Amino acid sequence: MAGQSKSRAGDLRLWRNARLATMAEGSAGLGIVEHGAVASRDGRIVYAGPESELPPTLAQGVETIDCEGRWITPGLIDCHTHLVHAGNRANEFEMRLAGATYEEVARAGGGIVSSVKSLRAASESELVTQSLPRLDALIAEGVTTVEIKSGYGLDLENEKKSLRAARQLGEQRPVTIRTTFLGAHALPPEAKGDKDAFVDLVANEILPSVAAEGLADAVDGFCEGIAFSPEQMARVFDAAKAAGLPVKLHADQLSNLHGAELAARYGALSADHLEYTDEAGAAAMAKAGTVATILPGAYYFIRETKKPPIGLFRQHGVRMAVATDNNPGTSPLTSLLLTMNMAATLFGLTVDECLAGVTREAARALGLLGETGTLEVGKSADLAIWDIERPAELVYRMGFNPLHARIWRGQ
Ligand code: DI6
Ligand code: FE
Repeated sequence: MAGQSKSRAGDLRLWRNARLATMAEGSAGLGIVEHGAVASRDGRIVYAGPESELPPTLAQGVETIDCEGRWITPGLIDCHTHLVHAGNRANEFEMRLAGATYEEVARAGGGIVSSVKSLRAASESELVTQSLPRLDALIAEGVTTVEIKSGYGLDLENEKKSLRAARQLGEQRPVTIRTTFLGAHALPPEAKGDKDAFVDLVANEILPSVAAEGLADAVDGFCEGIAFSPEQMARVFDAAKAAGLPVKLHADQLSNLHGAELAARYGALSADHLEYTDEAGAAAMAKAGTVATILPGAYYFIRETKKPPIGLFRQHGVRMAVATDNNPGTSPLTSLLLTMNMAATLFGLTVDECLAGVTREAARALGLLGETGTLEVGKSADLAIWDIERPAELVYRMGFNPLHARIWRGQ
């Protein structure tokens, strides 16, 4: 918490002459306040609302920033990434462009296993060095919180190395990092095809050890024909519960194994991807309060044609988050702004849904809604200040970054 320890008692800041999209729950649309102001003390929001109603005590003798009519949103949140990885798979991309199938790529030593090889060969500090430019790309677009998964180590030492590298990224940059243990991501070569034995290793040995060292804030898994079955994932989730960690799931990405229902049954924070989720899955998620995390980058990059059932999510009142899924195989994407454009263009999300998806709902998907994701009193002063005329511009542009300033914990 480097940023917070730096602030002194009574460290008061005021951003005035701004237009706010507070994203507050219950307010209509984006929670817009024209002629707004935000004040922070010791890194926490102490006021967000009309400048005319600012308490006089918050207006006197404080460091004041004139926003000159710019828009302020909550700092953006990327709630699903595999940002800590080594090397890249541009060679596989070229092979696929030349017509190779995924199986041919895998037989030539590609796929997740090639990223596992690269990660195991990299030291912790090499991992940090390689991952920092990706994190910096997100930060440059106003991102103040990033979730980072393990899942390319797939043994005790290398999973811990990934999670420690992720924690280190949060010490090297002014950003909140949440780590997720994704041991059940793929089968490593040394498991020799025995998925059940590997799941036992993940659930009974790796997970408890990772949890005991406080390296993970949540537990995730890949529930898919090419990965792990719902029964196998349930064993990992039982171990997560025993360790006191919340769960989330890569669910129904390539087929419908009813991963959404499994996630809901375990009260998961989120179920992610969801291209093949059906109405029963959407209904179960709504009932459990499980957020649907939409990942248009992976859909685009693997040229998937089945879209997630956005209409069903709306109908059942499932909350939707939007994230990059940054990873070397299916989504080498480091722009949350472009991700919003994809969510709107490819899946038909509205501007309001996109912006909520990278702020309030992304915070909910990380169990951080009490801490960040909206401009409300008591939360961390995580702000993004934009050179735009209307919020829709954040979703509309492709490859243009209108960020004016980014504030993390009041700094
Ligand atoms: N789903 C995905 O799309 C990525 N992981 C997952 O569970 C793929 C990761 C990779 O190919 O490296
Ligand atoms: Fe993913």
